[in-house]
Amino acid sequence: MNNASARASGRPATRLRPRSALVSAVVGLALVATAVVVSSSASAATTLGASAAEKGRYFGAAIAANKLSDSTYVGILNREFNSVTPENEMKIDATEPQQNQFSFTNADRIVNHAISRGMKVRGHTLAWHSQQPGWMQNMSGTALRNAMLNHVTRVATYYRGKIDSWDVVNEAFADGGSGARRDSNLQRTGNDWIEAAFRAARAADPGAKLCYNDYNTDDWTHAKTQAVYRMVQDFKQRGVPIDCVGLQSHFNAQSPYPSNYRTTLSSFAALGVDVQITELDIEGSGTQQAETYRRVVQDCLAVPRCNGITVWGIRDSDSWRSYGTPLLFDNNGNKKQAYNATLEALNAGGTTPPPTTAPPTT
Ligand code: G2I
Repeated sequence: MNNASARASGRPATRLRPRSALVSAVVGLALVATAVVVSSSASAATTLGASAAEKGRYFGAAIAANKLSDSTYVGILNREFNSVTPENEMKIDATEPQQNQFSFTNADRIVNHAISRGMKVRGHTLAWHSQQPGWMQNMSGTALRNAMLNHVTRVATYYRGKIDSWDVVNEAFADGGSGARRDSNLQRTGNDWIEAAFRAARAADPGAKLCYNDYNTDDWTHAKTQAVYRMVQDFKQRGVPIDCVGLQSHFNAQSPYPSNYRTTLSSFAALGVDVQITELDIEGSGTQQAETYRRVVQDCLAVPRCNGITVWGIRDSDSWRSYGTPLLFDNNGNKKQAYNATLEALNAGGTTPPPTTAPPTT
């Protein structure tokens, strides 16, 4: 270590040899210049996670346990992201393949990887009409309701204290203009199945933020968005425990980024919940794609309670829509133009940090 770096690190420098006033002045100026350069480059973070953290937010990725042996994949994950979502490993068919026989091996690989590196974990998902194991698909009525609540309780209890935010219920509203609930075996157990799931999750892990997560809820004018908004409003009014809304935000030509996206984020936030962008991917390429990523990040940073963004995969080849090249890294793990726009937007933002989040209270 030289004297300058010793000084910067706060450790004692080795004794300086006597020198002329002129040399001392030149050395002093050089140290000041170095300090200026260091402080300005320190404010421009060089990774997504570090930049988001400077704004009090996280930047995460959906990851797959079977890719944790891929060194390119893990290298990007560990360098860039400070939150993870298991892409499939916490779904009902993965965690309870036979009724009351729980399997956490693959989910644990992801949770342990994340926690040992100080990353947050988004749990995905406790109650969903899809990816149900066969035994659950064949159930109905009270038996299904009880099985669902048992699942929520057992999984949330197992991971108690390790999960930052749970997607307690996923995709419970219908597409189209009806604003109705989606028909499913869970919905047919009674309209109160969603709040029952949230109450069970709160009892099992009082420290986790509890989210409702859905897609096609990005455009403020859509009936589905309005229906979710009314449910969250109702939950807050009646004291049903809910802390966050997840907007999946899978954007493509059929479901484009809406110009009123920021209104959607701020409107949900005004209900007194955090807003998280939970499954972001944007099909396309080049400048068009990069500028849409930039706008999404700007919108989140403009809303104090938009406290995190998760992209749904790392490389384009990891995506569920790989043909749409919707992610921030190409198939070889190189940064895309979309990555640069995302990092620039993160570094440029920061005028509205999120409030210090109190632990859930209801
Ligand atoms: O469809 C995109 C996402 C929409 N929101 C909820 C998310 O949970 C969903 O993720 C996708 C995963 O990216 C896919 O990887 O959910 C799909 C269905 O659960 C996942 O696909 C499944 C395949 O359907 C299975 O055949 C396969 O065994 O992935 C499984 C594991 O590779």
